[in-house]
Amino acid sequence: MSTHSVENIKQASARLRGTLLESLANQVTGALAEDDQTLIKYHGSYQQDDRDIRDERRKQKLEPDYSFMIRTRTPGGVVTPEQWLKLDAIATTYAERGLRITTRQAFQFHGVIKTRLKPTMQAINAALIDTLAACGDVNRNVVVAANPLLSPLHAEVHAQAAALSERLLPNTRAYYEIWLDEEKVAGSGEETEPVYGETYLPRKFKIAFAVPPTNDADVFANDLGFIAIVENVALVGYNVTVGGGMGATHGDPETYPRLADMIGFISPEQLFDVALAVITAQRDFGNRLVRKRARLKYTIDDRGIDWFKAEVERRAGFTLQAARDFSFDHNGDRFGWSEGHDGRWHLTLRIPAGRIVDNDDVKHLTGLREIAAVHEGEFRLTPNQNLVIAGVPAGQRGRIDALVREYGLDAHVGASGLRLNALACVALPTCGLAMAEAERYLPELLDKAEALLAKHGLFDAPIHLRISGCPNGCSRPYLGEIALVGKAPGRYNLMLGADHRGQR
Ligand code: SRM
Ligand code: SF4
Repeated sequence: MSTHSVENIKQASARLRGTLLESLANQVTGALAEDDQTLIKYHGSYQQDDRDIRDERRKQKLEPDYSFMIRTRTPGGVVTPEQWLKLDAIATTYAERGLRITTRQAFQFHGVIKTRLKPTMQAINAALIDTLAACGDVNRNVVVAANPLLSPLHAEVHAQAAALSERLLPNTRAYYEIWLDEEKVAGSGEETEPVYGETYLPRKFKIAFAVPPTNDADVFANDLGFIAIVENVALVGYNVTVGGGMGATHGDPETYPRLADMIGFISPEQLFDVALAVITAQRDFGNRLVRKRARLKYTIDDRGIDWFKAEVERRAGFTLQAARDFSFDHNGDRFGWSEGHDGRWHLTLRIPAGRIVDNDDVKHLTGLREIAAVHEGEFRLTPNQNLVIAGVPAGQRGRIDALVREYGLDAHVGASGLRLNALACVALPTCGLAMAEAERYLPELLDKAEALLAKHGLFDAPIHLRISGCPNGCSRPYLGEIALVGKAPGRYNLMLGADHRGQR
């Protein structure tokens, strides 16, 4: 879709309402009207079709097998056991292929057909989780260092990130009217939108919070990043990074992955002002003519980082201090048990490609349901598609361990370093942009690679492999030591040389 039409659709949408209600009521097709396909993204959902049977359906003169992907807004990826049980019930009742943990600490449901969209949205909201702004030209799910409660600091950073996510929600009741049957009131469709304006941002916008020495948040891949600076065990502020992004188009040198630049240091109290300054600068100066060049990284490269920093300072009303020292040691997850600062324990489990399903081979959905039924702490999703069973009292560890073993959730035990650190985006069959397999190919690739690693004495080497089905880079491949970027079925660009800290 051209940039022009996306900008028009946003503007004419009456604050993201469009004709979504009519589209949902239309029983003739499993799809939405074209403009509504753009607008539903802001509500956290994408229209997709099953690409495995696309050709077959065309031959049979049937419309594609349409369904919807729904993505949650879960800043930092934290849910309670009660919420877990509800999400599990939604996945088994309304969706296909279980629960999917994303690279931005959200859950995705795939295969929700149009007539089930509204009940699914209602059930998600009944679990006190929403999907508003999980997609679209707005701020997306805010990523936060997952390592939970290892220090009181992590909780502090998480609270700030969650508050920022809330602050940056679009100001519209459309979501509540369309999905939750809220009554329309005077002014419906004309709400003021002070942060985004009536055409929202030129493109998606992503924020991450990292807590050194771990860069699991892959902060440099984000439009805006905050690196927590700790002195004498206290959070003194954040180094600010701007202009990261992974997306590119094969053969188009005008598009490229880019690491964020560090522009200075701020106090925790300055966080919202800086975030709003960066976002409104991108809103006003981002490229609205060429959508492929609309991310903040291109605004910065087109105008210069010094110009951008000055613009941010002008809008924020203060000068950024010089960036403070910090160091990252890795951007992966550390598996198994670790002890928190309060004596409770955290178990990080390896979830291959983030997919939690029950099938003939594994019963991970059932296993985690059993764990949720007895767990007293919380669940935390990691930006590496893994899962932390967090806040376990010492006396409960044995019980959790037994369930982990019973349901084969101990994939981290005895696995190669490559397997533990591999990421794969969803790709086929649901992703409309996939050029090659990723998630479905990963197991076969790892089996082959593991045999070779063992032969060459590299079985335990913590090598980061990331595979994406196209150059958009949803598994952040360009920050993996080995990247496979899909070009066509069975064909990938192989890229080497990133570090394991997300800084090259
Ligand atoms: Fe992504 C588009 C899946 C993280 C860059 N991404 C898509 C869509 C929605 C395809 C589409 O537009 O039709 C994919 C849906 C597949 C499906 O069937 O579920 C999709 N992206 C994902 C997820 C689920 C990958 C995963 O396996 O976990 C991640 C969901 C994150 C979330 O919870 O919000 C996901 N996507 C990312 C990341 C990684 C990150 O943010 O840390 C990136 C690279 C960082 C960046 O944004 O630069 C990423 N996704 C893209 C792009 C390229 C954007 C660009 O600037 O060019 C697209 C295509 C687009 O926006 O036009 C895209
Ligand atoms: Fe789809 Fe490409 Fe993202 Fe993979 S990298 S999920 S193929 S858009």
